[in-house]
Amino acid sequence: MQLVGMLDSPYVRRVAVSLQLLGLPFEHRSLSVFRAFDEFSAINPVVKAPTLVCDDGTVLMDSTLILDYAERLAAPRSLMPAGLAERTRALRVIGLALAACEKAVQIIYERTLRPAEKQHAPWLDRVTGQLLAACAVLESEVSRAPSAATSATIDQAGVSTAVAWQFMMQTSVAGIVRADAHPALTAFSERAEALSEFRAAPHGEGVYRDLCR
Ligand SMILES: N[C@@H](CCC(=O)N[C@@H](CS)C(=O)NCC(=O)O)C(=O)O
Repeated sequence: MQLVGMLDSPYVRRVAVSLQLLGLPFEHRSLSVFRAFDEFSAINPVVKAPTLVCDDGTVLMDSTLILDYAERLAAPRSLMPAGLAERTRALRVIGLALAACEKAVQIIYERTLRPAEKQHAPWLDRVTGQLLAACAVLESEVSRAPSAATSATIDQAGVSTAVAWQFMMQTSVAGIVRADAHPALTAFSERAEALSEFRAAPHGEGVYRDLCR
């Protein structure tokens, strides 16, 4: 199968890391939703990253839906805890990480895609407050119960948290969400980013390479 989209997207990256952890081989096409719009739209006319082209040609989009498919494909291997209490906590943490990504992306798009005179300060203030709230709650969740950070034990909550944090620290959002105010997230991210599955799909413009091949 083919994963389409750039690894500077936290949504693409959480899928790239998760597919490896689930033992599912894939090819990566690092296409930009902006610079390679036409090429991307030939694969998925909606031009959403990530897009997954399944082996039977079905085209999926949205990281959470792609991961749902991947989990089914990899079963009984899974990155989601089976027990209700653990799963509820994982869903809460994933929701916080995805909300942080969404707010960060909204800020980046507002700043980079809209002309300065058309930027709407009340909207930016609202989204910034939501981003900081998501990060504060995520920080308290991670410090209360740090996720495991080995390839054998990290779960989807851990993957999504680490990918979201790295995304924020590697973009202009780092000027809003300060690392020194989030020590638990910073420490967890360092441990997760050292894992081979994260190193094989680093944040940025590069292409995923299977380090084992
Ligand atoms: N909820 C989606 C969000 C995906 C998303 O917004 N991706 C961005 C790239 S980071 C994108 O496709 N942007 C282009 C657009 O929305 O037109 C997911 O989890 O995959």
